[in-house]
Amino acid sequence: MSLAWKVTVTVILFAVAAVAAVVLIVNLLGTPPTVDFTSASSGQSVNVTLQSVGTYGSGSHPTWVSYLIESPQGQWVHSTVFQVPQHVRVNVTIINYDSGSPLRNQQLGQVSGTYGNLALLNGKPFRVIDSNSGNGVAHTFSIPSLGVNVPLYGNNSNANLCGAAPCTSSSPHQVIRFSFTSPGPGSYRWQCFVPCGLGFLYGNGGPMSTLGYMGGFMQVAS
Ligand SMILES: [Cu+2]
Repeated sequence: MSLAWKVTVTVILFAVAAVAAVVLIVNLLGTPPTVDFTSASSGQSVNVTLQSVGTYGSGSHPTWVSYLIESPQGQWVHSTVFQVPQHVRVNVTIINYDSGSPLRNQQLGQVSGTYGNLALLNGKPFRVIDSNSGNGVAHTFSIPSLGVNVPLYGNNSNANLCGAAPCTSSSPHQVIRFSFTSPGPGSYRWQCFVPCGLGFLYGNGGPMSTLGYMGGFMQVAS
């Protein structure tokens, strides 16, 4: 092998290693984008719409369950990080496209921390979902530091459920709505508490422990 070849091969190997390192670092550090609702707020309230899907359907983890956020411009964003103004009424709509199951902890079937301690399921007020009947609970939307917990009623698992996000209303879905008041400025962790990470230890790995899938942050702007 000539010296020129050795140099060329060495340079190529270094380049490949450098690209691999960058990809790895971006993946490890990569946080999902923040969907900003501060300019969409009326000053009194802000509307935030999410969807929950049984399988994201594409990207690096196509089989994972996930939340998505609808931007104020109406685009579905694969993220769980959103920003709202402080001290306004946050009206949340979650369109759930996933199936459900009985809860291990019935406490998570109770609505708390919302206006009136209730939520609407397809327009009907409820305070609790008995996950041992009907379609069970698919996920929860919970902000532990604010005491917010809302169970999301599941779809019939025998139905032809949406398998690739963003899902549309042509697929079976449940619409859950509730409101709470945003607190002062800060970063508030929110997540699902149903161990829905299928195939991971106790269901709590994978999407349950990865930003952008089953948990994220509500940023409250100052
Ligand atoms: Cu979940």
